[in-house]
Amino acid sequence: MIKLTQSDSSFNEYLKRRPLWTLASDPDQLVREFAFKDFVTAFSFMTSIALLAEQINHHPDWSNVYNKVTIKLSTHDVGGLSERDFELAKLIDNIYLNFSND
Ligand code: H2B
Repeated sequence: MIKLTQSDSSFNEYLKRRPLWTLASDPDQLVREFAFKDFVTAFSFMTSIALLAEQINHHPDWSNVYNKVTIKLSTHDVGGLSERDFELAKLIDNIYLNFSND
């Protein structure tokens, strides 16, 4: 797995394609907050992601408070971001479409 940093053009391309994720540092992480109508919907969203994460063997760091889920993505093996985080972010964005009220 290759660590991507802000000096890589691919890093900035990937970031542009995930406009709802913010970049946190130490280590670099992609962060996004999600809101739902209630706890069960939030937990169902997490369950869908959990099954997918297990399949692709790349797992989110996350927390849940009632109807809110905060997800932080990084690649532990490289101590920052890799292509795999951007791939998982995309999958999560797509799953969210099935759960949000927007
Ligand atoms: N998930 C994430 N987010 N980062 C990793 O580096 C990672 C993972 N590594 N899931 C996988 C599992 C690793 O522990 C196994 C051994 O491949």
